[in-house]
Amino acid sequence: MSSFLHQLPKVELHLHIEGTLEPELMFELARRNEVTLPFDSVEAVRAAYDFEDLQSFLDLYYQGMNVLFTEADFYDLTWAYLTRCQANNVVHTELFFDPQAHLSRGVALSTQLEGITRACQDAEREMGISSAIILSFLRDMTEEHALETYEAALAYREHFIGIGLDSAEVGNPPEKFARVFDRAREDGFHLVAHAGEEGPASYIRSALDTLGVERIDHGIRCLDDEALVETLIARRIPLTVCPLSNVYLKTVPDMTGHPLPAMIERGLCVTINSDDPAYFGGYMNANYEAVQNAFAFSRDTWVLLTRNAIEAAFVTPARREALY
Ligand code: ES4
Ligand code: ZN
Repeated sequence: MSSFLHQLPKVELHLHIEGTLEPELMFELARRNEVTLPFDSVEAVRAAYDFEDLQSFLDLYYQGMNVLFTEADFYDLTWAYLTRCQANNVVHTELFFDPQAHLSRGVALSTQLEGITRACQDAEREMGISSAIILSFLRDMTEEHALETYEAALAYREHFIGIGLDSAEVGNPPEKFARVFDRAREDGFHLVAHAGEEGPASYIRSALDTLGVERIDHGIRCLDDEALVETLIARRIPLTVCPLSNVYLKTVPDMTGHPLPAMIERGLCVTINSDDPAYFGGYMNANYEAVQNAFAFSRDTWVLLTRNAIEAAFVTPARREALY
């Protein structure tokens, strides 16, 4: 079963490129850019990855990305992730990045987007991996800041396919960003948002109703609201679930306590993704394996999860056919 899972072609729809920064590359980029890290060694960095909740992770995640400055840094980060995709048999990936987290450190949008895009283009040509970029706004910043960032990003609109919402969820409900999502919808972008990770089911409802998102990132709290579950099923809204992330951030007690089987049982369009694999114990294969160790799914269930991800991907009809 393990080799079946490793060899299964995969589609990843919930991945923060900054969350793929392995400690080894963090040290290399720190040296290259003459940044001093608050850690002595790669082992000390890994030892610090012991999270209590989403915020305790975010603090280290924003600190980690402080080594990214140049186009080459963003290229190297993204290329390293895409080689992991090849090793995990990920054939299509949609990756988030956090433009505001780099703009606030003085890194231009063009630097960020050109480095990420160039690596994606090289991976398509050299490894046959298709990819797309989703610009994600930090929900703990203001809507004005998100709007300004969105408008600046329109100069590079051919580089990204959609917008999303991430960072500290509780206290920052989706409706705070209604105007940005209205603008992006008018401009023809795909819309997604993190909702129901640490926040309540009502945030998932709000992401659907006030932001008009096409997919929900995480969404594991949806089972708390039966009417919401029925809406998600009827509208076939995909949920990009990240099992190891949920365990590492203690949003579930442990993997055997994860609502994933119940979500699949209800007929929700569930997909499996790695979120921030450098921080949460591994990439797609590690997520598949951890889920399999907990739940011993049948091959049919794995095929269903993979087909859900193909259905949920923001790709052309021709690429979707090729993925099936
Ligand atoms: C994130 Cl796991 C998670 N949740 C919310 N925001 C994020 N940004 C990066 N990883
Ligand atoms: Zn995420």
